[in-house]
Amino acid sequence: MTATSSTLAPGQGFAPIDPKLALGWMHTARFLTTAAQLHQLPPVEVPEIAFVGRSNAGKSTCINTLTQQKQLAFASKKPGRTQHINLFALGRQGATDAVLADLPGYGYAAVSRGDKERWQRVMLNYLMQRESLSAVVLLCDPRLGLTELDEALLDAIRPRVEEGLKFLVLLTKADKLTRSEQAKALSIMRLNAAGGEVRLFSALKKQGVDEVAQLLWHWSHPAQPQQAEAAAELTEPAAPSEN
Ligand SMILES: Nc1nc2c(ncn2[C@@H]2O[C@H](COP(=O)(O)OP(=O)(O)O)[C@@H](O)[C@H]2O)c(=O)[nH]1
Ligand SMILES: [Mg+2]
Repeated sequence: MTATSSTLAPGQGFAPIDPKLALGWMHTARFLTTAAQLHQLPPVEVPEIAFVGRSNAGKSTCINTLTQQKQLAFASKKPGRTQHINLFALGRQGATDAVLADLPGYGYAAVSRGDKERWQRVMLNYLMQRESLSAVVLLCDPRLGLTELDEALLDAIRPRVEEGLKFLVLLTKADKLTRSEQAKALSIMRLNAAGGEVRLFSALKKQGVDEVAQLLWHWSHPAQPQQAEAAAELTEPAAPSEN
C-alpha cells in the first residue's frame, strides 16, 4: 500500500504525515461567518485557504468530502448566501489554526449579467486584497477545461503566487475520465497552472482526498514541515566542499 508515500509530488519536500491527522483536522471545520463584500469579512490571523471555481465544478461536494461533513458547504446554498463568501474555522475548538473560504461559484448561466459582474468583482477583490489569504484551491472540471473566468482568476492571483501564495488546481469528477484521459488532463493543466500544484480529485471514488487534506495541512502548518525538513537535512550527505 503506497498511498501515503505517493501522495506528494516529487520535489515538494514535505515529510508525509499520517493522513488520519490531516483528515481529522479537516473534519473540525465549522461555520464561522458569511459576508457579501470583502470589507465585511472579519480580519483573520491564521492562514486562509480559498476554494474557487465555476458553478457546477464540484466545489461544494469537494469541501463536504474533505471535511467529511454532508452539509457544511451546502450552508452556502441557503437563500441569500450563494453570492457570499463563507468562512469555516479549522482546528480544535478555541484554537482555530486555519480558515476555509468558500467563494461564490461563477459562470452560472441563469444569473443576470449585473449579478455575474458583481460576483466577479467580489471574487477578484478578495483574491487580490485579502491579507490572510495564504492558499487558493481552484476547482476545474477537466472535461470542460479552463474557462475565460478561470483564466481571469489565474491572471489575478499570478502576482501573489509569485510572492508565495500557495496554489492548487483540483481536476474534479476524475471518476468520469479514463486513466489515459486523467494523465492527459494532468499534463495539460500542469502547463497552465504556472507554479501551482495539480491533482486529480473524485468525491465519488475518494480519489485525492488524503493527498489534498495532507497538502492543506502542510500549507497551514509551515513550522512542522520545516522542522521535518531540517531533520531530514541532518541525515543527508554534506555538499561537496570546494577543495
Ligand atoms: N461523478 C462525480 N460527480 C460529481 C463529483 N463531484 C461533484 N459531482 C457532481 O457535480 C454536480 C455539481 O457539484 P457541486 O458540488 O454542487 O458543484 P458546485 O456548484 O461547484 O458547488 C453535482 O451533480 C455533483 O453530484 C465527483 O467527484 N464525481
Ligand atoms: Mg456549490
